[in-house]
Amino acid sequence: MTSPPQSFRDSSPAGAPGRRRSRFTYRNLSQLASFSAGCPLRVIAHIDLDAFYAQCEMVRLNVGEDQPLAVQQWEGLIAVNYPARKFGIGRMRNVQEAKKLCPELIAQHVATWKEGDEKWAYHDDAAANIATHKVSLDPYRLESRKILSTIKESLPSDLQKVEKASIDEVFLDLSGQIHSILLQRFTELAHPPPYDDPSEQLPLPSISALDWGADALVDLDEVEAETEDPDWDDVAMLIGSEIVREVRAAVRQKLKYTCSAGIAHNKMLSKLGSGYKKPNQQTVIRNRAIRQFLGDFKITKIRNLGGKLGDQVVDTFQKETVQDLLSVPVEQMKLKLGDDTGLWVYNTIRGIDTSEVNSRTQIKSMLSAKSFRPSINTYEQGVKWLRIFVADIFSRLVEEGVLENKRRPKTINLHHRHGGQTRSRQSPIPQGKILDEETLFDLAKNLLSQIVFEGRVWPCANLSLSVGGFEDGITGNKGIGAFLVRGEEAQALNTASSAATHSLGSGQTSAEKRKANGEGPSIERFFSKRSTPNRTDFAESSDMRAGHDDVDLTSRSPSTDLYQQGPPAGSPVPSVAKKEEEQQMGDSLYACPRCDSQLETHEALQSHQDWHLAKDLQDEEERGTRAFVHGASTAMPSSGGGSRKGGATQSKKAVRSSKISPGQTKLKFG
Ligand code: DCP
Ligand code: CA
Repeated sequence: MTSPPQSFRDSSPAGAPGRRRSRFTYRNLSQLASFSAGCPLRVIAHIDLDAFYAQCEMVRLNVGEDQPLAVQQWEGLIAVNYPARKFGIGRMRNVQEAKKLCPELIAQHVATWKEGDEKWAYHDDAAANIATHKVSLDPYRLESRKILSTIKESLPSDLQKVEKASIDEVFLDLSGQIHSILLQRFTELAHPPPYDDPSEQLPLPSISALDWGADALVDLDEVEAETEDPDWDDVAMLIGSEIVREVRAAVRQKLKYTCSAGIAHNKMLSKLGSGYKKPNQQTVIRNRAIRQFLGDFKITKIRNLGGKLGDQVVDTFQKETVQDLLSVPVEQMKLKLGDDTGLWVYNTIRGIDTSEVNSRTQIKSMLSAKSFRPSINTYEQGVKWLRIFVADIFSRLVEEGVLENKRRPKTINLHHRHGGQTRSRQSPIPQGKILDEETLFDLAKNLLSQIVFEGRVWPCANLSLSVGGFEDGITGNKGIGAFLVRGEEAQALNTASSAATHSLGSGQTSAEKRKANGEGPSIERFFSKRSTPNRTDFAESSDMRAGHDDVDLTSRSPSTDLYQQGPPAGSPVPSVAKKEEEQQMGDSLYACPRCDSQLETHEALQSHQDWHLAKDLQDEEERGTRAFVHGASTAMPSSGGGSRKGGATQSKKAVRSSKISPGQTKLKFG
């Protein structure tokens, strides 16, 4: 297709005569092809399902489009469809209030796991049985997956970059596809640059105005009035909006869901755009409209400024809107917020955001939890809930490819709350064979037994099971150990390792504990193999938002550069999910059962315990390594020695060096 489509020919008058050449260069054009985050022609879309859970129920129950429907969780509402919103019903209402406002409202309770059941179901009596039911968001996750597949299928497989941002949101980087369409439609762009110089400016587009069809187009202010002919960024944006319209139509046609979208230069702007006009609409924010568009927003509505950092900015500068904050000089921002965060905020409110669309986000952990009202009082009751947590987590693991051994967790944690005290136990998940549900269940029961064994653990107000330390396939040290060491030796290693599982949580003197504690972060970093995140990005944060009693959370971390992702590390990054999780867990300090350290959040406790586990594994590894060194190779550097304080680095080296190349292995054992 080389001739401009209808949208380019049906032009409205363009205004003043244009410049002779584009503002953009041939280099910019090729940056577009490579999805470069710095490309000024880049186009990002954010797609957000309208009233998502409510639409899922409408589709499932085959409810008419105009029928008011809300999704209920216990007595509250967690999603309200647009027909119901017309009656003034929102998430803040409870079911009784909502029904008063709209007697014909369909209030559908979310699916639940019933205590002791092995599968979730839609139970008519769920709302009255908060004590024995746990919410399941599986139905919505399944729909979410279908939507994601449909979106991916409607984009060219070799030119797509899709990031699942939450259960009902995705970001698309449309740059590559737009580049390809541009070259097809505007053959002048396919020519090499004059003098082969990529810094040469492109010719101006061979059109004088664009037809934006049904898109909501953000207006320009007086300064930016439509006085200039469209440049390539406008054309790229228009093509982006055509693509998004098709994607939305595919979702609608195949799955019946409506969604809204924002099309803009970056993630931050596109997200604001998708929420600008709802439902079932898309909004384009052209580069020339950014200032006008952003000015009216409250600071706290901006992506990554919705939490503590946003509050801090508002408090510090006593400014509510982006417009007001524009007057604060960068130096002052840096002074008050720190250099990196200050600069980040300064840029962000000007619409500058170079964060990438991450097509691969890595799972960090999965958590399933329940606050008991009334509390539970026996091990048997606890086990019934563990069965549910395990089934819940396992179904998510299956989605992540655990059965194919694509990704698998390395550790399992159980947190138990009694009075103000949280007890936690953790154990490694045996590697080397495909993980199954029974193994997880046995591990979980084992952890509960360990906690119960301590005594004085009833009544229990909350149980929370999580798995973490995700890795690709079998990459654990033990896996390598088992590979290197054969026969009885391997058997012996296995036994030692499982013994370590059971000994976790005991056997250290307090002096050892204190010292071990001091070494934490570096070992943890090494073992967790996380290249970036100090920060947790809860990809399914919306799962959490209304779950005051039940938690059902998958946390993901983006795989690219931290600075690209949001405020610099150390900024009080908002995470709805994290906040909720903390609320859900209560706000008292979390004590580490192994060394009595007091941690502020459940997440911090988990990290800290990850470190203990890493340390245990490492000790185990060192034992195995020593056996290996002794029996097979004298070339391995010794892992012993060194002060305790420097131990982390020492051990790091030791473990690294234990990763013998396959060639060496063959020489010794082959
Ligand atoms: N959700 C929840 N509790 C909240 C917020 C959201 O359980 N406090 C769930 C239900 C929503 C889903 O997450 O359907 C997506 O959240 P959104 O904020 O995107 O809200 P909706 O999709 O419901 O509505 P909108 O059309 O405004 O996007
Ligand atoms: Ca939504």
